[in-house]
Amino acid sequence: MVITNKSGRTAVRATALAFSAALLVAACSSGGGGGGKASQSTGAAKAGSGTKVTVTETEYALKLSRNSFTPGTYTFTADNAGTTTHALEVDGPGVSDVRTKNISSGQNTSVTVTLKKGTYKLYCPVDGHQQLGMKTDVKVG
Ligand SMILES: [Cu+2]
Repeated sequence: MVITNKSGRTAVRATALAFSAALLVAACSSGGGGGGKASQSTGAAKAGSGTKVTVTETEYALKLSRNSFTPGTYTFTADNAGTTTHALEVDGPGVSDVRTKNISSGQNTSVTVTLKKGTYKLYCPVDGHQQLGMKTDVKVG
């Protein structure tokens, strides 16, 4: 296409604008479905409403107050009995990247999730802690 006059140029520019606007809309709608990037994404249930489980966190291990799980809603309280910063994250069927905030030594915080039949991973999402041993599998069923 050869642009020979002012109106022709304007038309091309308008088309390009419309095209990039359409791209923006497409990008937004495809990326926005999963909810916020915030800690409470998929699988988080109403705070504090579940069966209570204490997860004692030390360097570098997790200890759960219960070993047998049936499907249902659980509130995991991470109790930092160690000396450095820890947190708790839960991942598994229907629960993805649900985590507590970071807590310092002596503090505790909780996260409530609904667990289905399956295997869930509980771990400390602080850099390197999972690899050092702060993880455990929870079998529900
Ligand atoms: Cu940790």
